[in-house]
Amino acid sequence: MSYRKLTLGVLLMLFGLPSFGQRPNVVLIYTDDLGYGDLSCYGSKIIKTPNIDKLAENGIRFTNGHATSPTCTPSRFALMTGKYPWRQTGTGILPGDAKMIVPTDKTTLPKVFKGAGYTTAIVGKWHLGLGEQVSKNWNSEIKPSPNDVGFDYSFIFPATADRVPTVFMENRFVVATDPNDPILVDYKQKVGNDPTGKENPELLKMIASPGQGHNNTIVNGIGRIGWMSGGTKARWTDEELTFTFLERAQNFIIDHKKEPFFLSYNSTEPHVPRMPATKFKGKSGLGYRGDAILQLDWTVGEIVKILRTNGLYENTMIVFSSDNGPVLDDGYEDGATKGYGGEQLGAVRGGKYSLLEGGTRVPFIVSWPNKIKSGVSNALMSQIDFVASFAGMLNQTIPQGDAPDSENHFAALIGTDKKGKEWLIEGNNKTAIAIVKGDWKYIKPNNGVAYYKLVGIEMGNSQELQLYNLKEDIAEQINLATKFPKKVRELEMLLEKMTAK
Ligand code: NG6
Ligand code: CA
Repeated sequence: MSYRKLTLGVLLMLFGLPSFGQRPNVVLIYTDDLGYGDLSCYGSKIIKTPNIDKLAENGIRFTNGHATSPTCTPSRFALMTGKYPWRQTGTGILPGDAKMIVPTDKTTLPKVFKGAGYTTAIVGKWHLGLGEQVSKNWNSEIKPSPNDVGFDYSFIFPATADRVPTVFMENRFVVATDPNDPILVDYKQKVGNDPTGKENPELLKMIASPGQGHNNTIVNGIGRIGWMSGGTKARWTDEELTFTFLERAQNFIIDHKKEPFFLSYNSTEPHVPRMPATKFKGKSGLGYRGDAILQLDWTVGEIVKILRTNGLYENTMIVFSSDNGPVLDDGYEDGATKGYGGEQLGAVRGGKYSLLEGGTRVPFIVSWPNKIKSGVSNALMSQIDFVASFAGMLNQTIPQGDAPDSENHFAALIGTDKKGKEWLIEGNNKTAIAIVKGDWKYIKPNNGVAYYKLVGIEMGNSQELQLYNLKEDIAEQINLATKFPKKVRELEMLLEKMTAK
């Protein structure tokens, strides 16, 4: 062994760094609105998701894994920053023209990987804002973008599939802009002369559910939230979204197969508007939502395939999860309720937007053939811990004050620790908030609606104290608050203390 190699070896031993050959690539597959019961490996009897099931079979399937919040932006904010969203204002569901809400000067998940020498990329949904202000020129460089918060490469769409602008962005630029057809975006009033769902419903291929919005600018026969004009060549075709993202992800993997990489693949499935590729339309027999889940499962299979054919699969850690729980009718008449009788939730109640477990308890799978012994884990897990857990794996130090809520649970992620977190907080803001500790869950009294009629979801809000034993009553049906006042007090105080700082 040469002197240099020896020195490196001694250094690695001294500092406990994993040897370079062992450092895994990490692929985070982050889905949009996929529910706890939506996959066959989580017990669904109405749909088959063999590719995702295989990840679970070869890895760890977590039964108590959580997004921080029951909607997208706050969950993604927490995952990126390791900070609970209710600590920062403006972290609710963002319009498509919002400014960037991830600070550029703080630790983020991709920066943790970059600090350890990884190449980083994000492909897919963003929804964390872009640029320094709402008003921005979509036809030139936009900063900050994902490239300014830790990603070497980004290929995204700005917000959600149902919000304008319906365009792709590669690094800091919209793809396929045309100076003769500039893109304008507005969320307050109509811009340009494009037809809208409200004025020209006869042009729609999928109509919006009554009272749900989604009736502004029509793109690809679908009414969106917000107005846009121009960018005719830049607008996406929904049926091609996933193929486009997948190809970028595959190219990134191939281009970086010789170095460790971190790839965040943020799928658009099964968020509305569900408009899967023709080859998946009608395949599930469950409407377009089911078809979109089959498309997602196929995509996962393709990602695994490209890793395998490049000899990377064994040493790649694939983390699969969702940003919030499920919803069937989220604004379009797409037949999503057909064939569903609550299966999207499995044993939990509520769903997207809800404080009940269905809001944040989501599929959560980790596979890493070289390292992980397969199994099922009941450890209490949250995506808020990704920053500190991967910093732990890579021996990166997080500067004081950054990622304040993120804990290192790497051992639980790879299955050697069976317990995970001691407690976690669920919810978007301090008024609608809940805490889980061990088997117990306390929901703080609040004035929110108990039932969100438009989407048909029980919200978990009540002016009464709510206490549930999740081990015995995962569906949160028996309120034990009056029976166990001491437990209520304990959790109430913990919640107060943790939300105070
Ligand atoms: C809601 C939209 C919903 C969806 C959601 C964001 C209406 C009535 N509903 O405001 O369709 O877009 O925002 O979803 O406009 S999320 O997964 O990105 O949080
Ligand atoms: Ca979502």
